[in-house]
Amino acid sequence: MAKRRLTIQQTRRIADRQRRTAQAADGGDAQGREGVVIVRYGKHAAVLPPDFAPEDTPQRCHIRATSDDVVTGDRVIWHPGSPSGVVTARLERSSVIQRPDGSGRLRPVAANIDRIAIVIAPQPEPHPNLIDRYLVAAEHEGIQPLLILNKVDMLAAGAPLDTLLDSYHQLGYDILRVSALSGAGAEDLRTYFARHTTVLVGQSGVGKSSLVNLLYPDAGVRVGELSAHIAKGRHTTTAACLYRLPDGGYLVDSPGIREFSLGHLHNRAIAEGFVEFQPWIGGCRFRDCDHLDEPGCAIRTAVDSGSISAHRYASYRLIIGAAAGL
Ligand SMILES: Nc1nc2c(ncn2[C@@H]2O[C@H](COP(=O)(O)OP(=O)(O)OP(=O)(O)O)[C@@H](O)[C@H]2O)c(=O)[nH]1
Ligand SMILES: [Mg+2]
Ligand SMILES: [Zn+2]
Repeated sequence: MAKRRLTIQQTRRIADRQRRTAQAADGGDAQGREGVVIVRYGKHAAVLPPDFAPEDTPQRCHIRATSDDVVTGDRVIWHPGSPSGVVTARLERSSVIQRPDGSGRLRPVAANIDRIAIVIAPQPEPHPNLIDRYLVAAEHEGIQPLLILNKVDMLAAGAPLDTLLDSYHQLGYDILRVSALSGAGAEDLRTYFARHTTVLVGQSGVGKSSLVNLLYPDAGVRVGELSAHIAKGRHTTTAACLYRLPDGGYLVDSPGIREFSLGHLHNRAIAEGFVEFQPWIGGCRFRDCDHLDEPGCAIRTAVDSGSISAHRYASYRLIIGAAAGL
């Protein structure tokens, strides 16, 4: 089962309990106060009070070795100081977005996120399998995903991307069509983001940072050029960074990636991350069915009858390391 989504009250209750525990561990030091991590770099973090204003300047803090695992979005106990403050404890997370590093080790990227916005664009060309990987990760964490098609100013009507997006819409995912360049769809984004903490994920060059700038022009986030030869982004954003939007809500801009391994998840969790598989899981002849070539597989029967799309099934096979072919 995918993780249960916590209600806001439950999340708050957990945070309150954690805060008391962390403050006790901190020696009950009256100077310690709660903060939120805006960005992490090396052994330092930029921290602000939880109710910070969009234009507030964060305090640079050294991260004490005992609370080394803090990431963007984490609630922490910190002590202001000059020139550097210090982060002494991390509070419990309601969620964490993780991603494998170069050596395949899973590393947290952002915490306390309640929406994952998967950004795609006509250029660089979207990879449906990468979208599916993000969706599986989001479903597994119990975080609501949505798809944002950016750069609609580059599209002719009835473009092939519509078919792709419609297929995700039919699975129940929300789709927003926007342009950071022309401002089309900005109002929809504002409404969608207003009451949540949303992380923007997706390939380098799709315009994640440009969307932050659209909604919060004073943020002045650096955006990159697409390289003309390969129409790929250049990994302009190098660290996840939290922004408070003037119209409400929080956005985390994250570095673009080309690949997203789900090696840490069991095949069962991956199958459950494909939402349309869920009604059929449990109907297979073998309880440990991987839905590949086992006889009596309910998922394959659903693919054959057209209830599950062959594309998504092929994508599932790729993710669990089997050949995509049927
Ligand atoms: N035509 C068009 N170009 C856009 C739009 N949004 C962003 N771009 C361009 O796309 C390029 C990449 O934008 P970024 O915002 O840096 O992309 P990113 O997703 O943050 O990339 P990384 O930080 O590398 O992950 C820039 O040249 C932007 O000007 C849009 O809506 N329309
Ligand atoms: Mg960026
Ligand atoms: Zn099966």
